[in-house]
Amino acid sequence: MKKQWLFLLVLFFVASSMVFAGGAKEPAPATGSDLIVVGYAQVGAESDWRTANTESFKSTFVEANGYKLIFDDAQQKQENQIKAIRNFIQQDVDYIVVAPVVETGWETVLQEAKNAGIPVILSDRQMKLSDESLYVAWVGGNFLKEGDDSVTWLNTYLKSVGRDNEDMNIVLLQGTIGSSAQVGRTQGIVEGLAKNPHYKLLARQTGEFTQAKGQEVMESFLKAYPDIDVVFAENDNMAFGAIDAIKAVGKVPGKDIIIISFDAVREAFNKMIAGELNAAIECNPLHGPRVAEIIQTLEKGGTVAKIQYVVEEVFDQANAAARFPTRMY
Ligand code: GYE
Repeated sequence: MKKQWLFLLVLFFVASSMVFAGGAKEPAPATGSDLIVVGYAQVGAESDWRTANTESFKSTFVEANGYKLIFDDAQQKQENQIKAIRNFIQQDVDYIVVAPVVETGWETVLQEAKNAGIPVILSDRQMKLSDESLYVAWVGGNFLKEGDDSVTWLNTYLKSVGRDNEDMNIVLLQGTIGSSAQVGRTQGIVEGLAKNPHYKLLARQTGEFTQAKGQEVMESFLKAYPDIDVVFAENDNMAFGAIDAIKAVGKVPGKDIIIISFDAVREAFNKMIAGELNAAIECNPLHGPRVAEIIQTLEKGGTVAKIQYVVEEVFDQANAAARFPTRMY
C-alpha cells in the first residue's frame, strides 16, 4: 500500500513537470513589446517605382511577421527625412531604414542614431559618408551599371536597324540632382555616349523623377531642338511624360524619337508593347524582404554584406510581351 502511494506521488510530479515543460514551449502570445520596431524614412511618392518600394516594405514589415513599421514619407525633402530619423531615435525604434533622397549631408543625424545604439540600414539610394560605420548595410540597384547598360542597348539597337553610322542628337532627362540614382545613371550614360563620335548630347536637365516634370522638360527640349533622335529618361515616369510631349508635337514616340528609360515598371511594359517606349533598364524596388533578411541575421548576432546589389535585367520591345505576365511591379 505504501509503495502504491509513493508510485502515485512520483507519477504526479513527473506528470506535472511535463505539463510545465510543455507549457514553456508554447510560443509566447504576441505582445507589442515582442515586435521588432522598424522606422522607414522613405523618399516620397514620386514614381511607380517608389510606390512599389513602399508597398514592398508595408507588406513585409507586418505584425504577422513580427514587426511594427513606422513609415515616413519625406516628400522628396532631405530635411523631412532628417526629422523623421530624429523621431525614430526618440521613439527608440530597433532599426532605422533610410532611402536617402540625396547622397550627402547625413553624418550628423546618423551619428545621433549610432550614439543611441540604433542600427541604420540603407535601402535604394546610397550615401556619401566619411565614416562607413554609420550604417550597417545597403541594398539597391547598380546605377552606374544601369547607365552603362542603357548605352550598350542603344549601340546594339542602332546596329540591328542599320543606323549605327548616323549622327544621333540626344537629350537626357535626369532624376533628382544629387541622388545616387541620378549620379550613377548620368555618369554611365554620359561616359557611354562619349565613346561614340556619332552621339551628340544636346542637353540634360532634371525632371525630378516625376511624370509631370518629365513632360515639362521634354516640351522645352522639343522647342529648343527640333531634331532630337534619342531621349534617355532616368526613370520610367519621366519617359511617360516625354511620350506625351512628343505626341503633342505630332511626332511618334518610339519611332521618330527613340526612348530609353530606367526602372521597368509594369506601365513601361505596356508602353514597350504599344511601341512607344524602346527599352527599359530594370531597377528592382522590392527591397522589403531583403532588408528583413538583414534584420533577421543581425537579430541572431550574425554579420551581413555591406553592399548588396539587386539583380537587374534589360527589357525592350523584343521581349516585353513575353516577360510582362510575370512582372511583380
Ligand atoms: O528609379 C525612380 C525613383 O532611387 C532607384 O527613384 C530610385 C529611383 C527610381 O523615383 O523612379
